[in-house]
Amino acid sequence: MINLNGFTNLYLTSNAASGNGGGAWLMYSFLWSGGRVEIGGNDAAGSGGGVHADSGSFVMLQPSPAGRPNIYNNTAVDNGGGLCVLEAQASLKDVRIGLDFSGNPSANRCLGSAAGDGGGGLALLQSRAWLTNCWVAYNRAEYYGGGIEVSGSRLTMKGNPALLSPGDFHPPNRIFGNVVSNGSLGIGGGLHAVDSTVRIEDALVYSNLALYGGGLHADAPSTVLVVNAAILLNQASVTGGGVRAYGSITHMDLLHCAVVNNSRGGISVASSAEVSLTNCIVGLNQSEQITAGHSVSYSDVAGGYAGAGNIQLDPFFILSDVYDVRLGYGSPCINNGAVAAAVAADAIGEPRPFGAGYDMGAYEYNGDTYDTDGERMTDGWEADHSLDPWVGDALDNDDSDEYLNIEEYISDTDPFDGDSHLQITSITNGATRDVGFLSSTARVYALYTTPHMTNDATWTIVGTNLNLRGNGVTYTAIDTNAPAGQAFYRVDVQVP
Ligand SMILES: [Ca+2]
Ligand SMILES: [Ca+2]
Ligand SMILES: [Ca+2]
Ligand SMILES: [Ca+2]
Repeated sequence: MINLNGFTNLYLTSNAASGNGGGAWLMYSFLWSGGRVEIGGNDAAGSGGGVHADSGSFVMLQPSPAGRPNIYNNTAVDNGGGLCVLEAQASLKDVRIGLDFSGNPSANRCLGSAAGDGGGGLALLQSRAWLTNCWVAYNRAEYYGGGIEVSGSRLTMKGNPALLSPGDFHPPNRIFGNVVSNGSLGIGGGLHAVDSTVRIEDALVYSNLALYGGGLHADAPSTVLVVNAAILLNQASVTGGGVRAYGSITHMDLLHCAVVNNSRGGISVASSAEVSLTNCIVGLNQSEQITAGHSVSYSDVAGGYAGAGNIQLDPFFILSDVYDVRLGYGSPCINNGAVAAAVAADAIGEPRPFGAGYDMGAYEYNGDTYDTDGERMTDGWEADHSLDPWVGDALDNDDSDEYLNIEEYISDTDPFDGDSHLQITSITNGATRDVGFLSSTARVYALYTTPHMTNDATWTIVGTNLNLRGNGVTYTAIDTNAPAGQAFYRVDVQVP
């Protein structure tokens, strides 16, 4: 059933086709919706369990106030369990493939064939596709591309940090939990590319599973560029846990990636494929980090690897969760990458380079905003004030004044000087009342007053004395309308 609901919402649910396109089969057509999109529970005996976009068609899916598009629980016998794009184009923004509308796992599946193709969530066959902030998760194929199959196609995946939830530091494109299940031929758990040009940026690729190439697998002839990606905890039963490149005329470049904790190899290269790494971090992968003999530079590789600028040191990941490969305070990967002029931002859109140079890995460290120990005092402030950015000391009071370290941070006072804390230093009584306090140029202040100093006193802002930027010396806030009798004053401080 297609219900375009005034061309607003698009529901394609619980249909079946004896050929292609369980929910819809498009030929020379345009599929778009400005509203809620659900493509779920459809089955095709051919390709495109949810939708089969064929022959010059164009599929454009994007979020709306009603939520993100979801493609889930569709099955195909041939290619593209969720969506198959054949000699056509697709632009997908903020689409969830393999998750239902509530965000619960709901796999798309396809069988595909041992001879080639597959794509549990998405198949691109002789096609062109652009993916922005998409999640491809929990999908299954039998032979190739548990999440995505790219065959004879061009795929560009790029992040748009403006669409990230506030505080979410994980890269916006995510390929996770996808599986190719065949026990004797299962290739490319997250993504399989053959005869294709693929560019994956700003991506988190984790917990995918295959025999060969748990996370990403490139087959000849292919050109694959991966930028600002974290490839973590993927598994290959045979080889290429994180990434595998196979066959001559296959070239894979990894730039600013972290390939960590994958099993049966971090980056495995076979049969004359070529791989190059720049500004990457590779470590903790089981059995091998990177197959020997490839071009690796300005990278941190566990156990070491020949090449200019390479190091072998603990990268000091923050690890606030197992997918958190942001660099912590003092990481040797900070500022030790090569100049990568083409990479202007990191996996979540923070500008590169920050500070004295480009950082290795998917993230660019910024001491003015990073808080390695997660206790709300920035690394830069802690380091400037003789505190340890790795040690939780926010609730200490090192100078035994009345203010905890976190309060000294908020007021930008010295946590090791008992005389330094936020305080009113003078009040002059004349035609106006002038309230003086020591201020920081990095903080904003407000002046409040009350006529009676009681526990339930009502404090009101004094005139326009809100958001006063400190001046680094004594700031004088002026009450131009002071009452004739007594008044009490209070100064508030905030991190702007
Ligand atoms: Ca830097
Ligand atoms: Ca901190
Ligand atoms: Ca103190
Ligand atoms: Ca102090």
